[in-house]
Amino acid sequence: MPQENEFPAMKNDRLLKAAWGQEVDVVPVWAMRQAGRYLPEFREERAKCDFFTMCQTPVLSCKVTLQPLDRFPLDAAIIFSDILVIPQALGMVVEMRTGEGPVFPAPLREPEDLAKLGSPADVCSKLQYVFDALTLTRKELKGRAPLIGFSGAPWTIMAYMIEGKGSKTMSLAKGWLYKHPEASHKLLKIITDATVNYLVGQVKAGAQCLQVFESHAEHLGPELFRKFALPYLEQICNEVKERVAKAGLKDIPMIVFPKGGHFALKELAALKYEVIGIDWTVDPALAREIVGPNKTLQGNLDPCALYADKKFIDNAVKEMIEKFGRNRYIANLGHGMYPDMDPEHLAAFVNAVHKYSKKGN
Ligand code: 1CP
Repeated sequence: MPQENEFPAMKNDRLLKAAWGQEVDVVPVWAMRQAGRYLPEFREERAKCDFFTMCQTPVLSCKVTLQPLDRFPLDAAIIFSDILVIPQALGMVVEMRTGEGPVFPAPLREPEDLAKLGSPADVCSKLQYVFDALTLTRKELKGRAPLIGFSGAPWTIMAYMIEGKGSKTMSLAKGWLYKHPEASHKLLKIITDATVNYLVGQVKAGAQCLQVFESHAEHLGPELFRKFALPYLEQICNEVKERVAKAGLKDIPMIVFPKGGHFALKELAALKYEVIGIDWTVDPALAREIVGPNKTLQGNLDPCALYADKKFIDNAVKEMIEKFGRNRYIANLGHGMYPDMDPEHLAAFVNAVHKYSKKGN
């Protein structure tokens, strides 16, 4: 485990400050999927190499993690990996197919299939490559910005393990929740335990902030979310914080991003996550009213606004900052970037956040 003093001193920690609710000079900004196919330099690396090989090769993961930071004055790096490395570490095969995205050739079909999964206790030994990528990237960042580690939330991971790929309805995975509630809880518990081990490992390796992606919250609605998502999100936050403290490490801020989960904001605000990410369908003032003054909000420009011209983006950012305010706020898109976006338009977004959030502006 690297020691804190082996890492370069931080030159920019405004994302961490905003997450903790401290004052910042300007609002910190980053973008989900900021390392990805919209960057020609990423496509060049990706053309040479399979997606998961890239994730599994620390020098490559580090290289593409840093690409967006070399172009734009971003206030965070997010390690290049994928949420689906957890099902892989539990023994499932996941392939990244061009034009199709991730595919599981043998998804979970029946509760009996749970017996095929490996133990959550063993995931860290299988994911050492992520830890190595984090340690290397933290060093190579040279304090330019904090390094975010991440995982999927248990329901979102369960959905992929059962559907075997992305789905518009999640009907197979939701079918489990109604047909096999006990087996569903058993699976969610396995994923939760694996995820806690994984996230603690990421902090030990040098991650300075963690984001938990509940990308498929929208499929659940309030009732199912309360039963099958919230308890596991709570367990992840509590246990990660406890175990990080026990390991003698500094507390790290944690972000929960419930995509499409506007209905759950109040309950999520009762958990220990310091930051709640919101998508573009949520009105910032309403989100603030619901979560109260003691959480940092992250978001939420519609990613498709990056298709507009730079003047429009500039103005949209100005309005976004007016709505969120400068305190307890991390600027981001409401979801990830798309491969056909113009990098210069992300530059317009990032620069506008800094421009319009300067103190006294
Ligand atoms: O800068 C970054 O954010 C890069 C790191 C990163 C992250 C945080 C990648 C690389 N994936 C993720 C998280 C991730 N992966 C999520 C949560 C965020 C979200 O909601 O978008 C999800 C749902 C996935 C699963 C996944 N991986 C999908 C979606 C599948 C679907 O249809 O539901 C896809 C298309 C991927 C592939 C992927 N992951 C990352 C990249 C750059 C890509 C593109 C693959 C390629 O280059 O071929």
